[in-house]
Amino acid sequence: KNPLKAAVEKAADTLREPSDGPEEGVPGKPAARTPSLEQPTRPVEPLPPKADQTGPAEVSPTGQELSGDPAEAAQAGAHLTTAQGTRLYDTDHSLKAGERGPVLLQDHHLREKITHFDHERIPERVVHARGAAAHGVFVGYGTAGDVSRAAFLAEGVATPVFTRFSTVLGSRGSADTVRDTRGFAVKFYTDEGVFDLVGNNIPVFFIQDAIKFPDIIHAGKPHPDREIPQAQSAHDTFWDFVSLHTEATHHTLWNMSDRGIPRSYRMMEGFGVHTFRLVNAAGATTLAKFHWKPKLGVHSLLWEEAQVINGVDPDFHRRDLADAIEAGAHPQWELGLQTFPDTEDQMFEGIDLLDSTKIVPEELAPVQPVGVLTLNANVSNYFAETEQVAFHVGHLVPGIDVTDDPLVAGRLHSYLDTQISRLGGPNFAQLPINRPHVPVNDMLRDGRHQSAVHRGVAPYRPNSLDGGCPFLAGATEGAFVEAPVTVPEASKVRRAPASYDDHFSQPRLFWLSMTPVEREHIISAYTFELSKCYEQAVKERTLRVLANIDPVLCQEVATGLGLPAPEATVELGTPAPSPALSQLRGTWPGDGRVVGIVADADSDLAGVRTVREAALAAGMVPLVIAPTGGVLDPDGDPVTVQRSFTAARSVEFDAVLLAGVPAAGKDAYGARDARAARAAGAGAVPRGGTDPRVVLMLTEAFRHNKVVGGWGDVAAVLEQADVSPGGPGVVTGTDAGAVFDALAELLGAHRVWDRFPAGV
Ligand code: HDD
Repeated sequence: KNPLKAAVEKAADTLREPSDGPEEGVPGKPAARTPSLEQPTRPVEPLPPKADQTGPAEVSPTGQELSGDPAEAAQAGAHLTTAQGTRLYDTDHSLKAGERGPVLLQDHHLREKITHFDHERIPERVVHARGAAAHGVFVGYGTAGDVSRAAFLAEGVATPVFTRFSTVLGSRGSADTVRDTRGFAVKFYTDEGVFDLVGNNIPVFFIQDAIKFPDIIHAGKPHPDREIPQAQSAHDTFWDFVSLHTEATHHTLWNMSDRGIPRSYRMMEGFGVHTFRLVNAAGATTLAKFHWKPKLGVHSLLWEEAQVINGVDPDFHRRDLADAIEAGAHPQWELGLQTFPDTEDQMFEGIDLLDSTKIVPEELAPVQPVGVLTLNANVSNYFAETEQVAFHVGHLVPGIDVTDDPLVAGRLHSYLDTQISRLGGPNFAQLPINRPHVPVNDMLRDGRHQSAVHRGVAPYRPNSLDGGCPFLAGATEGAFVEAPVTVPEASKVRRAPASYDDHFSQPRLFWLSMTPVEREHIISAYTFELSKCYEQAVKERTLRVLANIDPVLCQEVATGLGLPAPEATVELGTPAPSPALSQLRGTWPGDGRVVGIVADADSDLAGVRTVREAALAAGMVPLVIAPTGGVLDPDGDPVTVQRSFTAARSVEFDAVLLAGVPAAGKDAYGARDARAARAAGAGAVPRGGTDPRVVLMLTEAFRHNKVVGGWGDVAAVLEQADVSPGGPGVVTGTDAGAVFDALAELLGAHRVWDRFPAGV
């Protein structure tokens, strides 16, 4: 007798439960199967559908109770254990043959610990690798009902969201305040499934067709030989590409404007970029562009500030977002829609709505608010949430559909594809941060990192074995039904429509809409970036592009480069400026603004307390800067020092105030501080003079057109820093509270624009 067959039959006898009908499944326990080399005489399948086959398992297949909280599985119990749950008595020493002997291979704890560590990193995002994120809530106003049936837009509906901001070009560890586009991706966990709005802080894109995405990214990323520069567009390959590929002109101009260096993620607009197709309850369609409008206004850094911050605090934006949320200054954005009739030609006022290098000026199609986003909670674990969140343009809900924009078509492929390699398989939707907040009943099975224990035997349709389940829904039961739009009869071609050839009229519109100071920043940015290029041909070609935007822009940049300015090769139009494109000429709340208060033990500490309280009441962040850390007035009413002179730099603050006359005319910063100041590169310290680090802070803050000043006898110190006490944005007086009030009012405009020679 065949011994293998005998063994199998013996095993079958033990496993098979006597039953006349098909086996009943024990919930949470796989039904016993008959191992067999031959077809069984009595089929054990089909199994009847289980009553709870769509619900989450309450017990594991081995009978352990499941709470459903994955964090609990990873961190339960008071004792340190191995990954298998066995308690450990030591995790600091390898198992050795004697104290000085060799480490033993049998040390399974050592091997598990190091092996897990070796695999801790996953590939970073191919673009947008550097990011910061937060949880929040979106509340619909109900104003979008006419155009979209999306349930989360209905009045008062509160939807949990997760928002990730990012830079595009840099690696995961790169600095925050580089000149770059910023990602603005929002995941809505709606009652109808997940909706991802994967946008940027710039409303146009470099390319019109997704097939060129690898080209623009290869050009923008560091040079392949030396892998420099990091997180910068200021290099030859980037400018080589964008000067040859002129459809990138519009996006590049936005990058060179102040939009490329935001003050904070909280102070950026966001744009869905593409035109989307909205569908209402009656099935009528409307074309629309999504806009996020920050309640704090749109504000930027100055280029010098941005560069200094890269060294002083490379995590500036990440820290700013987390600190603001922790302090209760929850950033908010209104979601708005620009809507357009869904006409056959997909044009609006001569603008091609399928061309993602074009905007529709808000003056032509106003942004109508449809809801508000509030970010109110920081992430608990960066890797689990910010790193593992997977956005996808194809995560759509009923009422929001895509158009035939060729840029979005490629994105619909790319996002899903990239998550598979980044997150190691197709089951990334099961990761806690990506899980929909509604029941999921798909027929997707198995694959790497599968953590669901699916029930039933028929993950296919049609089926009879699982009772025909799951059922299909109709549009009235919340199904996503594509809008049945007509596709024009056409031949297959690799071509773009003629309207896509206009690469310069909208860059010109943007340039003409800028205030003088914003134009000056654009000129400096182009001059800086092109000065970093080596190839003369690249610079000359870029100047020819600039000539097609504006002769002044071209001439000024050419002068900076020491090159002749070429003539335009296209006719320069005179479009009506769009004031909505400028960031200036408004006032906004000061929430989360950082006010530095320079003080020492002899300062007016009562005034310091007054300013701190007033700043906190105004939602600002007051930070006391003193010669050393610790507290001032420890025996009285102690004032905690948040920054020492050694660690503080002006770029951290939106405004700087002097509390009385710290360090002026006295030897408060004696030999030790003088040494520290010199070591920090601050130069010679005149004996009895103001600490040069304070002088540097004031000079720099003033140069960056920030509000500076103080109360008491501060004129002499300000003058040492070349700050004219009566000048614009310099607040002085005898009363600390009044000085703060003047500061708060000026901060509403973000900077002291009068101090810029070009003005607004
Ligand atoms: Fe993209 C990430 C925004 C065009 C391919 N993109 C990514 C992120 C944002 C954007 C914000 C980061 C999401 C996150 O925080 O995880 N991308 C845009 C916008 C575009 C755009 C606004 C144009 C309108 N992207 C675009 C094209 C392609 C991609 C044309 C490819 C054909 N994008 C990707 C990607 C990424 C990505 C490779 C990298 C990591 C990821 O998806 O999850 O698939």
